Amino acid sequence: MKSFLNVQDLGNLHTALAEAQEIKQDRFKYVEMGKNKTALLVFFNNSLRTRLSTQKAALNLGMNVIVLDVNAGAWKLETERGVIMDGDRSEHLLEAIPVMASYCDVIGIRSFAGLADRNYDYSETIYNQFLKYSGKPVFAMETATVHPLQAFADLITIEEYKTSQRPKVVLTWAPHPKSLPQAVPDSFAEWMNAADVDFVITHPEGYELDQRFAGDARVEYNQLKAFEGADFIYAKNWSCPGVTNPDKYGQILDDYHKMMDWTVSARQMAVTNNAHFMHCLPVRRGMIVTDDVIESPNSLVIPEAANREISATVVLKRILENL
Ligand code: AN0
Ligand code: CP
Repeated sequence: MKSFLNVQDLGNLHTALAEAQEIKQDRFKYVEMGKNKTALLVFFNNSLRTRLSTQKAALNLGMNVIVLDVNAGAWKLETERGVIMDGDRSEHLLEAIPVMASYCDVIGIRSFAGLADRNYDYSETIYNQFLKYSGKPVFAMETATVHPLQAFADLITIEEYKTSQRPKVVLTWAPHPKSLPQAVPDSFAEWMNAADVDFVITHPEGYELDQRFAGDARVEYNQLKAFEGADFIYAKNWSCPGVTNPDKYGQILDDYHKMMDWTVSARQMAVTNNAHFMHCLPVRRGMIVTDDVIESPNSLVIPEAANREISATVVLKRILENL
């Protein structure tokens, strides 16, 4: 694997899920595989889980790891070609990428959507520059439009906790005070469409996800109706994807104070099939979900986060196999 962005990059999902369980039984089974190989993890944005779980995954495989926080100690990077660099950005990505690549064998990138220019974000400009100019395998640690390590961990978690062959999984929008990217819901939708689940998306009008991720998934604008009989509730806020309203791309469409009935609470969970609650974290309590729901025995947020180590170990192993 030379690039990890989309569900197809992993090939057969059943094989990948079996590999995840194999690694979960023995995290150090492939500890010889990464000997003298170095993973460089480049963060343009904050992270707790991705930073720790991806480092742990690399250590499971016997790799060395270097973490770079671009905004905490590195030179500010220019990403646009053709500009006169007379501002506060001292270095260009076009030099920085091959330099970084010279010190490592694999590169992970966290670079969120800017949420200003839909075309720039949806063409994965930063990630693709790393792919093009590093000459090394590259994997997404949440890029402008996708968070596949999260979606893979979510799928592993659903497989572990499902009690029926084809569970009903509902992705629900929930309110948030700041504009957030669409990467998590994009990937979640993409992966659920590829998995053997009954998948429904619910959100207020105007938050329709891009077709290339939502595919033919059912969209139900009535949240309570969507929740009926659900086995898994996956909550997440996202800003306007600009599908039906391109001028609103990256914005919050209505003041969150008016949207608080979308906060996942016992009221909505009551109509589900005793559903498990999921969220990728970090989560704002009282906005996305109430304390009682996230603290209930049905909440999977901690095992879900723990599975990030497993998804990252599988992905790094696949990359190492093809170095
Ligand atoms: C980010 C997001 O919504 O994409 C990261 C989630 C894993 N969340 C925040 O910035 C709060
Ligand atoms: N879920 C997730 O990716 O968390 P971090 O932003 O803390 O890495």
